[in-house]
Amino acid sequence: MQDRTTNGTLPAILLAFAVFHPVTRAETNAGPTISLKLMTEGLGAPIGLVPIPDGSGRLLVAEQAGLIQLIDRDGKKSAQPFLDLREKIVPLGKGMEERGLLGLALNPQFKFNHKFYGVYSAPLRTNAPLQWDHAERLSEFRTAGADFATADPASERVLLEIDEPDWNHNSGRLAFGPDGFLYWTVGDGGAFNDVGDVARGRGHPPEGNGQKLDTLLGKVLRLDVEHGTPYGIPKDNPYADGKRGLPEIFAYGLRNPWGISFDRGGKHDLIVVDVGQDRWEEINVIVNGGNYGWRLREGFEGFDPKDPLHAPTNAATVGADGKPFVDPVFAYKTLRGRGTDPQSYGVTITGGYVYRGKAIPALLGKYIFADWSRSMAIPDGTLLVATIPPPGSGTARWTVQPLALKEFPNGRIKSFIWALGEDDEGELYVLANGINSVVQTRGKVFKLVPQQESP
Ligand SMILES: [Ca+2]
Repeated sequence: MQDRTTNGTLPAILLAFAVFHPVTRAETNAGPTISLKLMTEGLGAPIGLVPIPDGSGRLLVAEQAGLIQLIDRDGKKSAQPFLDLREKIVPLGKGMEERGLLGLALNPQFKFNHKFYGVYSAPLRTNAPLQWDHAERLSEFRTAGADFATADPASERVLLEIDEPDWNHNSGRLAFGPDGFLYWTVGDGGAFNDVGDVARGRGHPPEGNGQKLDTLLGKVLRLDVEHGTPYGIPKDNPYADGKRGLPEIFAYGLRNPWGISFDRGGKHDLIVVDVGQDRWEEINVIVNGGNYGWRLREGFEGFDPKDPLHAPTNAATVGADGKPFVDPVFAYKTLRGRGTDPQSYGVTITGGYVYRGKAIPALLGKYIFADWSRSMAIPDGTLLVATIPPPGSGTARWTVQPLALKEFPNGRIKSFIWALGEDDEGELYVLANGINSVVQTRGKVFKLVPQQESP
């Protein structure tokens, strides 16, 4: 559902990518042994799924239009939503829409303190520039009781708001790290090329928001929600003293990160995918203080906002502080309406999780993610699996292929893939939508399960 902002296309661009590692559509992992099990349907566009950590197997499913639903371990939706934020969210369009409820995360001590966090698109603040669009709001909430069946809407505590110049590129994804801090991805403010309409002061400085350290746009933020008012700054945030950049910043140079997760095993990598402009979709492993390039770079190449379809030959290799950019671990070509380009999986990347569950041993340690769709209008998302090279193997780049499913051997599940989710056992869920709209109820939750043996 993320970037619908295109710059138009040119067939000639295809020639520029001859060096890209070829991917054939039929190339899938051998022997589909994985099925999609339908858990729930009739949902709004589902942007997030988190487990209630009390052994009940219940899951919270956040819908972009603002409802948070509670489903039981069999997928049955409770009669009353867990929380309804619709009245707090700006009016949403019937078609393409990047605003709404965008992130949901439970406090690591949720079972004891009943606290959780949401990011949503709130009305423009009175002190924001008049022509800007809305405010991205991070709030803390509490449940209404210890049964965790509903939340208390009156418990809202606003932690931070960010003025947004445009309707798109909000990101707004949330995850707690193993360090107990809350990580929040924020998009570059929107329009396209991180430029906006500068003549009208549309909220993009000359160097772009991604590279600018006095704005929270285009960043990964890290907050300590347990200390401070309304929050604290972790001591080792790269600009914690506020002298060279805003103290909330953890990493920067992101465009529209639609997916954040920590590997619950291995080195607990922080994995953030970044939706590209016109050429590349990225998977990034985020490190403290890292500069991920946007809008000086996209994928493994330079980026020129005046000519976004062609990599400049004199691209910068270091940021304004002289430090090299951090490359993605994987990038694939953005389809952007170019028909059936075999080197692309689709138009926009959807982040996922490193599989650490028990049910599907073949996926252990692999990163399961997706492309949203091969078309803005037709539901044609592809599930993908990345193999992560072992530490010390001398390569940082991941290899990717479609996730072969019993029902869909090429990984294309005939839905828009809005997001993925992970439960307490490390099993994974696919949050799908049947239409490119957040105001209808064609959302579904599928679970990835081992293929049943034939009788
Ligand atoms: Ca990048």
